Amino acid sequence: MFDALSDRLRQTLSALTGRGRISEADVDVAMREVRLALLEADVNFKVVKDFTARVRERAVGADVLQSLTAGQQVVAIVNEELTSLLGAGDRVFHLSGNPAVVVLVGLQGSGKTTTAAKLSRHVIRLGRRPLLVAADPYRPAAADQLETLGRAIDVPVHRAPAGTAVVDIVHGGIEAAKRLVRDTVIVDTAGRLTLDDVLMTEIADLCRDVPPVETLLVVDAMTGQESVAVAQAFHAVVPLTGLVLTKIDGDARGGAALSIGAVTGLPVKFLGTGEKSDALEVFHPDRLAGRILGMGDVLTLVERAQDAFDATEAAKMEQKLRTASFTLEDMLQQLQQVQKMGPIGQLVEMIPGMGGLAKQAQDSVDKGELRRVEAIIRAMTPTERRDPNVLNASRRRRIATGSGTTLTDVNRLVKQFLEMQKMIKQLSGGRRIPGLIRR
Ligand SMILES: Nc1nc2c(ncn2[C@@H]2O[C@H](COP(=O)(O)OP(=O)(O)OP(=O)(O)O)[C@@H](O)[C@H]2O)c(=O)[nH]1
Ligand SMILES: [Mg+2]
Repeated sequence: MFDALSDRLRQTLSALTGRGRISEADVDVAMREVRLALLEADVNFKVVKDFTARVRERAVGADVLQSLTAGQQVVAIVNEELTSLLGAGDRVFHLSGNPAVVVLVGLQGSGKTTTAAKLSRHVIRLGRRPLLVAADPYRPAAADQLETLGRAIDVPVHRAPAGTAVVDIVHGGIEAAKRLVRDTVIVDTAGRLTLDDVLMTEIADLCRDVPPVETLLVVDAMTGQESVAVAQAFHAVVPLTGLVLTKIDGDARGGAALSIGAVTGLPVKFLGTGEKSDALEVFHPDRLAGRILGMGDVLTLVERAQDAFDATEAAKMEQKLRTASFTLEDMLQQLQQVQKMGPIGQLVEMIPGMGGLAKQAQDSVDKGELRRVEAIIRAMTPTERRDPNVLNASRRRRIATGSGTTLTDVNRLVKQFLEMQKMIKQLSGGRRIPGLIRR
C-alpha cells in the first residue's frame, strides 16, 4: 500500500545520506520533498505540516548539521518522528475481565467479520479460548458468514434468532462463553452503510450496558481521507479504544491510514494484511516506519516465519543445509513453506535494503515463476530430485514436457540449483548459516 510514498521518501532521504556535510538549505529542500510525498500519499494536510515542522526544527537545531553524519541523523529523526506519528495512544490490546469482551464496529464491508476471525486466531496464540458472537440482528447471512469462518478455525459461534436485540445477543454470548469455559468474547456487529443514528445509538447502548474492555473500530484503509471522518464520527458517539486498519495489502495511497491515528488520537492496534484468517499483524509503529523508509522489518518477518514454519522441519532443514545435503526435493518444500508466510512482495519489503525489489519479486511470482519451478521439480523422479547430475538432455526434455514448461526453463532451474548447492557447500564449512530461522 505504501509503495509510492516509500519510493519517494527513500529517494529524498538517500540524497541526504549520499554526501558528507549538509546545510540548512539541504534540509529545507528535503523537507519540501517529504511534504510533497506525504501530501501526494493522501496524508492529512495538518498532520503533514506538523510533521515536517517538527523534523526541520530538530534537524537544524542542536548540533546535527555540524556533525559528519548529519545526513544519517536527519534520516533517523524522520524515522523517529514517523514512528511517533504512527504510534499515538495506548496500543496494548487489553483482555481483562472474564470473559474479556471485544466489540468490533465499523462501516459496511470494512472487514469486521473477517477481523473477528483473525482476532480469534490471535488470542488463541496468546493462550486464550475465544468465542465469536454474531450480533447482527438484521441479516441472518451475516451470522452464517461468521459461523463458516468460526468452523474453519474451530471457534464456537453464538447466534440468536433474527430480531433479537443486540444487547440481548451479546449477553447471550457472554452466558454461552461461561458455559463453554471461553475467556474471550469477540463480538461482530452489523455494518453501517452510513453513519446511521439508530445503529450508532444501538452500539453506544451496547457499550454502556456490557461494557467491553476493547471497542475497536474497523476501518478500510482503502477508503482514503473519508476514513478519518468516519473514525471521528464514531468516536464522538462510542467510546472507542482503538483502530484496526484493514486491506493494508491493497493499492490505495495509504496516507489516510497514516494520519487517522494522529488526527483522532486513537491508537491503531492491528493491521489487516489479506483476506485469509491469518493475515493480521499487531501494529508496531516503528516497524511500519522502517518499512516505509526502506529500512526493513526483520522482526515481523521472523514472526511470520515462526508462524509458518514447523520448528522440527526448520531444524531438519538447517541440518541439511549445514551438511550440504540439500536437494531439489527440499527446495520444493522450502518454496511451499515460504509461500505460507504471505505474498512474496510483502516479505521482500521487510528485508532491510530490499524494499525497492519488492515489486519485482511480486511480479515474478504473479507471472507464475514460482509455480513453474514447482511444476518442474514435481515432474522429476525422486532420483532426479536427489541428484540433478543425472539429468541428461532426454530427461530434461521429458521434464519440460511433463511440467508444461520449456527446456530453457528446466536448464535454468537446474543451473541455479547446482550453483546454490555449490554455495551452500562453501558456506557450510561447519559454520552457522546466517539468516536461518529458529525458535
Ligand atoms: N485484501 C483484504 N481484504 C480484506 C481484508 N479484510 C477484509 N477483507 C475483505 O473485505 C470484504 C468484506 O469483509 P467483511 O469481513 O465481510 O466485512 P464486514 O465489515 O463484516 O462487512 P458487513 O458485515 O457487510 O458490514 C471481504 O471480501 C473480505 O475478504 C484485508 O485485510 N485485506
Ligand atoms: Mg460482517
